[in-house]
Amino acid sequence: MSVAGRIEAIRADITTLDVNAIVNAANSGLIPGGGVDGAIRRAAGPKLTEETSQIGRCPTGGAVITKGYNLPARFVIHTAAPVWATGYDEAKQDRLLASCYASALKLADERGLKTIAFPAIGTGIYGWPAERAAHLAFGAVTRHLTTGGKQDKVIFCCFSEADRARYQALIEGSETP
Ligand code: AR6
Repeated sequence: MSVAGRIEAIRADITTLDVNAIVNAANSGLIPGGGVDGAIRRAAGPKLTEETSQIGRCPTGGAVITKGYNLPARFVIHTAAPVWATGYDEAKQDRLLASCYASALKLADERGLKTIAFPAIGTGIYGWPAERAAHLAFGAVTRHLTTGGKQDKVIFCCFSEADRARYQALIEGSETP
C-alpha cells in the first residue's frame, strides 16, 4: 500500500500525543534516563518503570512494549539505539538504528496499533548526526509501510523545528512523481 498521507512530521512533546503508541528512545538495560525517556516516564507515572524493570532488557535495535499508564497514548514501545561512534563500523550502526524503527513497527502490527509516533531516536544523548538518523528513520518506516505494515498514521514527533523541517523535506521528496 502507498505511504501517501500515512507519514507526518510535527513539532511537539511526544508525551502529549493521543495515539495508539508512542515510541521511547530507551537504553538496552531499560534504566530510567533523561531526554525523551525521562519525559515519558514522568508523564506516564511510576507504574511504567515498574513494568520496564520486570521486562529487564531490550536488545539494541530491538523493541519491547508496555502500557502507557497516565499518558494519552495507550502503549509505549521502548527501543534502544546504538550509541553513535564516528568511524566505528558505521554500516552496522546504521542497520541497528533502522532496526529500532522496524522492530517497533513490527510490534505495533502484532498488537494491531494503527497510529504510532516516533521521536528522533538516537539524536540526543546517543549523539547521532540528525540528517543521517532522519534518513535511516524515514527509510525504515517507508519500507515497513510499503511491505504490508498496517499503520494508518506514523508520526515523526520532533522536538526542534530543524528536525521537523528535515522530516517534512523527506516526506515531500518521496511524494514527488
Ligand atoms: N518529545 C519529543 N522528542 C523529545 C522529547 C519529547 N518530550 N524530549 C527529547 N526529545 P534522547 P537518545 C528528543 O537523548 O539519543 C536516555 O537517557 C531530543 O531532542 O532522548 O536515543 C535513554 O534512557 C532528541 O531529538 O535519546 C538512553 O539512555 C530525541 O528526542 C539515552 O537517553 C532523542 O534524544 C538515549 O539517547
